[in-house]
Amino acid sequence: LDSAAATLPSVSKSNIERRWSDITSYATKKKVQSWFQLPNGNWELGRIMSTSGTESVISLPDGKVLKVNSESLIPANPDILDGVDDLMQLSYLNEPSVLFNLQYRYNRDMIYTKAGPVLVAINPFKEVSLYGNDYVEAYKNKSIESPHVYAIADTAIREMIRDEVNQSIIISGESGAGKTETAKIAMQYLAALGGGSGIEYEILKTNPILEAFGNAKTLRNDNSSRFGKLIEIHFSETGKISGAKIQTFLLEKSRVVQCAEGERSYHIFYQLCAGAPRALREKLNLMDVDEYKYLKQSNCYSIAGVDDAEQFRIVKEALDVVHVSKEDQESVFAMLAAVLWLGNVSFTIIDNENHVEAVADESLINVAKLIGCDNAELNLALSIRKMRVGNDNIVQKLTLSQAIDTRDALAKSIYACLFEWLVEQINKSLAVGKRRTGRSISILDIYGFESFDRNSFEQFCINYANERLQQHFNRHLFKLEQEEYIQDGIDWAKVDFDDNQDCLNLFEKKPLGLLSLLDEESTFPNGSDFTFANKLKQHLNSNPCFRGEREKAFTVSHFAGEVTYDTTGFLEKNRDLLHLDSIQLLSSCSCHLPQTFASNMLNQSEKPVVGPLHKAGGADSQKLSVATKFKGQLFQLMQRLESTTPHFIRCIKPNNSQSPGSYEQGLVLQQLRCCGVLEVVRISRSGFPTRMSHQKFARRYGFLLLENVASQDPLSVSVAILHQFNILPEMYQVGYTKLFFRTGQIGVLEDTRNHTLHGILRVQSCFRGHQA
Ligand code: AOV
Ligand code: MG
Repeated sequence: LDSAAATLPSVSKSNIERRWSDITSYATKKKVQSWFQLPNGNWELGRIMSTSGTESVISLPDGKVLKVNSESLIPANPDILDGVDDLMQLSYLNEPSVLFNLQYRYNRDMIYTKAGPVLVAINPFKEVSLYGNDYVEAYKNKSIESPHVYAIADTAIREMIRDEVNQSIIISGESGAGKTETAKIAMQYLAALGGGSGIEYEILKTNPILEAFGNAKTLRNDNSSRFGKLIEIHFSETGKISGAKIQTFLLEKSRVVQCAEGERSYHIFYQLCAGAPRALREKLNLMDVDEYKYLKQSNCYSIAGVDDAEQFRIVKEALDVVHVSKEDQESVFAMLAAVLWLGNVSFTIIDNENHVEAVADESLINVAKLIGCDNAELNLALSIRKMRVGNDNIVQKLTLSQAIDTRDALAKSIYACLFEWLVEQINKSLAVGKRRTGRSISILDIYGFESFDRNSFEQFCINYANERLQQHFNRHLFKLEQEEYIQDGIDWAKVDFDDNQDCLNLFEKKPLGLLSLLDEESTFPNGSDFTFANKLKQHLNSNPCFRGEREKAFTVSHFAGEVTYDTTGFLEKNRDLLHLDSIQLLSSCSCHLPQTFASNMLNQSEKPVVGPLHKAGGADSQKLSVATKFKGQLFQLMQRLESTTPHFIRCIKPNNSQSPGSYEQGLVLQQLRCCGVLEVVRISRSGFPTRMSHQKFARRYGFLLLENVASQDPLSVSVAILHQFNILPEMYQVGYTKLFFRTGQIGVLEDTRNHTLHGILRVQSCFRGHQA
């Protein structure tokens, strides 16, 4: 066999499997290196000095010699395999070997590694010189083969054209792992290859805008996405970008009025305050950031290494590029200022029942001026609620806490509407022409899994979204792959993986799942966070993914770890009601943005589903609950992704301090484990990634047969080809309808076919010589 392989042209690469198996046996014979786990959990490479019975003596690099239980030792790969660029090539696929391989590469700024079909990207937390035109060119010409986001984007384009199927690049990983940066790098490559019309420039400029309005500093990430994003980039038949469409998911709007110590609100607020030119400052009566209560509460105004004023200029420029007019830009800034000033509106108590009215100070006057309404009307909207009881209109005065809630709800709504409006403007600018004949590549970048000391409704939604995404990953890399083998009757030892269906059921089951119970409690007039928490404990305690906690808390076992949620505010945030008085106020404003927001809100509230329906009058706007709407969006998203060929990128955060050069083994391992990277590699390695129907195989390679086959049926022809080419039995399997091959096997056939087609007869004669 080996001599046959040697005589065939360019087989070396396709026989990788064989080469590694030689190396394995070499390593086993010599038995020199082994992994040993230190008491702190880290793995060290040791040399086995001697073994007797169940004990081994190993020497560690620092010279220490230890006597250890032989069973605790895990085989290490030979040095020659240090830093391989696909984990599939490791002879020993175990956790320490994978950790070490990734670390070896990471230390050399090789942050990308393949894990079979998945690209693993480890956040460098510093600039690495792996990007830009030269690299784009190199990946385009295939003169570089090392794993890269560019290579993934390149494959996506090629497969889109070759198979005429839409593609998706799905990026996952926990908060701060590098998803958003990775998405931008992928966009860069697509823009470079599909550019020409100028629209690619607009597409790239949407990034600074959406980051300014939708990202914020959290304790996990200085530039954390607080919304989910799917950008669908459209290509014409000739492979040129023809347009794009952005869909966003559930922006965390509570951040506008409330944010934790050490975090910030949305970047744009700080950028505006720092970067607005004098004329604009005066027009909006802007003050410094520390004079606004919404920004002041978290005690954090700046981000190391970020110049907010400069960022403001970049955002304005980007708004120009996506055709947001100067007037509209000014209206946008006025809305931002209005939100900031709203936070400074205060109330005084006017009677002995704790009723209040707003203080008619500078803050109130500025808000009224910025949105274009009367001071008195604004005051009323913030301090009373009009209701209908039977046939009577009654006016209810608000207490201090009700008034503050009303004010904050107005601020949150204005901001969320502004965000949606901006996305709509961007989409208009990027709109694809009516004739949509081409294909698309979608890039998904959502907020990553989060676990803080205190987790609320926002983390609940974010982590639920990640759970859905993980299932998509599992489905494609484990389920579908293995099901195909089994369906076609091939011999296959099933590889187990952590299915997260139980956790998804905990969220989605009706009527006794987290989301249903939340909605149910949200519609009860007397429902409270406390009654909600009790209901969960009552109905879900037997679920293995759920655990009731003391007071109002509960814990969910997510695929990425346990998270304890505090139900405080859950019902309120899920209902997300804005009083009709506030909507009416906005629609009566003289400025066009508040009017637009009001009509959008009224349009969205046609379907009354959740809200305290039994409250007198029911004058509040009724709409789908936040969680239910989000669930619907995620279902739709998954459906859309199902119709594409997925390319997965898994981002890994090497440390929790956002610092370069630090690789915490335990942290990396936990992330590799929870997304099943090792299992993916295991399946790919023992799997048969190339498959072809008997017919196609016989048609494609049948003419290479040197001897006539008695029976001309496709299966017989296929088997004859396999024999002639000496494809080893362990390298393929014959299924009921298809032939399945291990990585690289088909390469020999393809090479021969190409050479033959090109009339290089030398190949054939060489074969004949060998067969003889
Ligand atoms: P995320 O999107 O995964 O978190 P980001 O993409 O915002 O994470 O990455 C966090 C930070 O890591 C960035 O601001 C960069 O400083 C750095 N970083 C990531 N990738 C690279 C890279 N390829 N080169 C250089 N620096 C990088 V969240 O949005 O929080 O889930 O909700
Ligand atoms: Mg992000």
